[in-house]
Amino acid sequence: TRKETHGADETPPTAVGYPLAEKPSEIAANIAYHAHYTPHFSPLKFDLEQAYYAAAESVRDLLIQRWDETYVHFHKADPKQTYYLSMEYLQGRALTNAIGNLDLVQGYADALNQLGHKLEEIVEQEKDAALGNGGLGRLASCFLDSMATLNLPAWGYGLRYRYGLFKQRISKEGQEEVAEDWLEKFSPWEIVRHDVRFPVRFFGHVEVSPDGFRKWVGGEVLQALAYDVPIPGYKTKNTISLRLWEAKATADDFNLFQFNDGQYESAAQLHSKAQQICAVLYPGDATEDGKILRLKQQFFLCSASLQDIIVRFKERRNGVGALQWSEFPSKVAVQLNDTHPTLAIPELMRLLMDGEGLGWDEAWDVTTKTVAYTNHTVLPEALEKWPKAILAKLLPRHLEIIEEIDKRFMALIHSTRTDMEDKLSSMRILDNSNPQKPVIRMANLCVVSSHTVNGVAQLHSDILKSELFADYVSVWPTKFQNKTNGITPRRWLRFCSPELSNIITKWLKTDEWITNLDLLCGLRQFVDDEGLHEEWASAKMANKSRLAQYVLQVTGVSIDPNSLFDIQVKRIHEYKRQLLNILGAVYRYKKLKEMSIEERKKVTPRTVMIGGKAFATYTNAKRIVKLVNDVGAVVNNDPEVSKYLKVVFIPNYNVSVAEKLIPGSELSQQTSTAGMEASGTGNMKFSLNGCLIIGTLDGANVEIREEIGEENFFLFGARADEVSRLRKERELGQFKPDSRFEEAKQFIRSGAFGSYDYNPLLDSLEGNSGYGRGDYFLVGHDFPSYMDAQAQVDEAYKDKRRWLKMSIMSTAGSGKFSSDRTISQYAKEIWDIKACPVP
Ligand code: NBG
Repeated sequence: TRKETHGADETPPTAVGYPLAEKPSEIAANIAYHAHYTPHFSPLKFDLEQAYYAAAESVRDLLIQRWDETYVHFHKADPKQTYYLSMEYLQGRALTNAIGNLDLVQGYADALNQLGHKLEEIVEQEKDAALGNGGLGRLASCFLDSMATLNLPAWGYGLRYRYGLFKQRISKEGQEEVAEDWLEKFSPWEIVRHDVRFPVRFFGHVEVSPDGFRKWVGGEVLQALAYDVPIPGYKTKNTISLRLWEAKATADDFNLFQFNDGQYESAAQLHSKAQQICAVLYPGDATEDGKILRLKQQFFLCSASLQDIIVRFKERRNGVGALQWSEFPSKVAVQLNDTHPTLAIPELMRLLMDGEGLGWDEAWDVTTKTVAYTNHTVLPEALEKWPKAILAKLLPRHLEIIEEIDKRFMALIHSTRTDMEDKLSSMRILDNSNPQKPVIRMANLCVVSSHTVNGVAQLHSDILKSELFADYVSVWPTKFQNKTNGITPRRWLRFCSPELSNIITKWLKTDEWITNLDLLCGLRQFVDDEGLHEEWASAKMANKSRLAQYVLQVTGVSIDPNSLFDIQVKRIHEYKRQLLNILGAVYRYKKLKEMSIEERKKVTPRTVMIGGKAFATYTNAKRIVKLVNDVGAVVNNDPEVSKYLKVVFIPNYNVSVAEKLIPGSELSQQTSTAGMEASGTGNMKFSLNGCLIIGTLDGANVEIREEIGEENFFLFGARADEVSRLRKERELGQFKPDSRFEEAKQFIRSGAFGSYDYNPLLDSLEGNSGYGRGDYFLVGHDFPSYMDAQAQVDEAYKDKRRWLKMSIMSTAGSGKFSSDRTISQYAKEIWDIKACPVP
């Protein structure tokens, strides 16, 4: 009995006083209130969509209440606070997470029932907030959840992109990108703060006053307007902020005269420039214009956030004696999420010197004690370099400051480390190697200016110290740290797999593992218990069946929940080597075709699922997407083998799709070339959900394997320290490919999966090694050991007991990979901040 209206034809509901509704009837009244008085649709209708918005708004009331209390408390207590600057946040959906953290899932389920709706259906109405590309953005979102849950005084800053990461459609041609209109109707999770606005300048020039003061003037000035997304902690009042900036022009910037004269475009020029800044996440930067826009976005985030931070610092210092800028680093920590917000460094210097009148040394001391930098990649193409000429045009004052930092760094080396002078040209911030086109190396600027630099998994941090930043280590031996990534156990286990969560809670006799994930190791004592095995298997089966439903719905392919669910989901990239996976599946298919019916019956049935987005202009990545789809079309329609093998491309992989896939997974492929994946965080989500990993010794795989035990991990491939030798050998023509590798490639070339020309893709695996060609990513080298590991997987799966044990051991060993652990370490070892719980 679904209610068709929210009561527009009845007596209007009233708000349930103070929005602290926790009983289902009160919650239902609040939902009805919002449907009526915060209308976004015409009345007389209360279907799924209306119910979602009204439910979300009633949750928002609770969040606003808590947000305000947290803000006031932080303001009074005035603790040191961290500001996490990130160009990306991959928040996903908020409703399930919010009511989960507020411990109101049952209340909302019951309330919606009273209103004739089902919670599971309502939550599906929400669009993902996809303001990020992949792991880096999702990490930032997991970090916010942990900061709130740990009651830490910490905030996130980002940009409010009008369109998030593109929507992926799959057609005969392969991937198509469609703009993701996540704000089409509006987001109930953001609160615009009309009183929080800061001017942000671009272009212009530097003026020097007679007394030598420098000032940046002219150019175009836009407004940054704040939107707050409340981030609730799990079972705590603390609710922190993700403050997203939107770019605006003002009425003064609108030329009414021109408009009346019919010059509509030039009349609103600045307005359209403002719109461009936050239009899309990561626009292509191949063209000069694209570059300037990307840099504008980065600066916009940095400038608005730092102005906001400084205002808050001043406000909180008010009445505590004279303003002491030297106290700033004891009140403020700024964390740079990769190099994208590097401009925060010269911007803080500028605000302190030109705005507050500090001298260079004082400003430098404050800045370097405030800022810390996390590196997330060693891939050369992802290490940002900005042409000096562009900076000179867009940010003339910042270029001056950057050049001064560079000059002083050189002076430091000349005066204290003459032994390193020959290293200076590569350590400098300014890269003059092409005098026609000097560039600024953002990572170098970060290393020189930050008090701490960290990598995101032990192996990655070791590589940073021994390779990328080795020379700096000899100058500043204590600057470099490791902070192995983590994931929030709330979203990635408690809420996405209630079945498995309940079993864990039952066997551990406590649900404390949700905030103290190390407790999962308590499952080890039951690893042989048949009672646990039975429950574990039935939870997995329920999740697999749910996943099979979903796959049928989005792809039309029906998959068997009794087959091994083998999943690889992540951005498509050659270094992540989805090619290994698909070549392996092709080989498996070919062998199945060659088998007799009797032989086939002995094969472990598998469903290979691959999903992920390819960057719009990354040709080989797009070819990989198409290949997976083409292989699937043939395999899934082949009546001889489709009982034993299915290959499914999962379209439009995003956070909410991950929440459906991961709980139903049994095998996860983490196959990057060793040394190239900084950490990976998908690996942690799978492992936490009792999924086994077939993977290389790369990124956090190394630590996962250590924690869960090597007997529970299907290892293959070269080690990081062998990679450069292997590439050299390949160049010298010393590589002898495995016959299985040749056979798989040949099968594709023969046209077995259609007439599309896959030769260019397969050719990238041939010949001499070099970046982007000659099998730089060592697919050929690792293929035989990959296939051997896959054979071990098939064997292990036949022994249900053994597989269940390994699955339980995976979950039991995942405690380390909670982002609560990661964030506690940042708080203690980098930020020096302490919990500040709202009483
Ligand atoms: C990515 C790495 C991943 C890592 C995430 C989060 C970038 C630049 N880096 O391996 O590729 O897990 O960052 O640290 O997106």
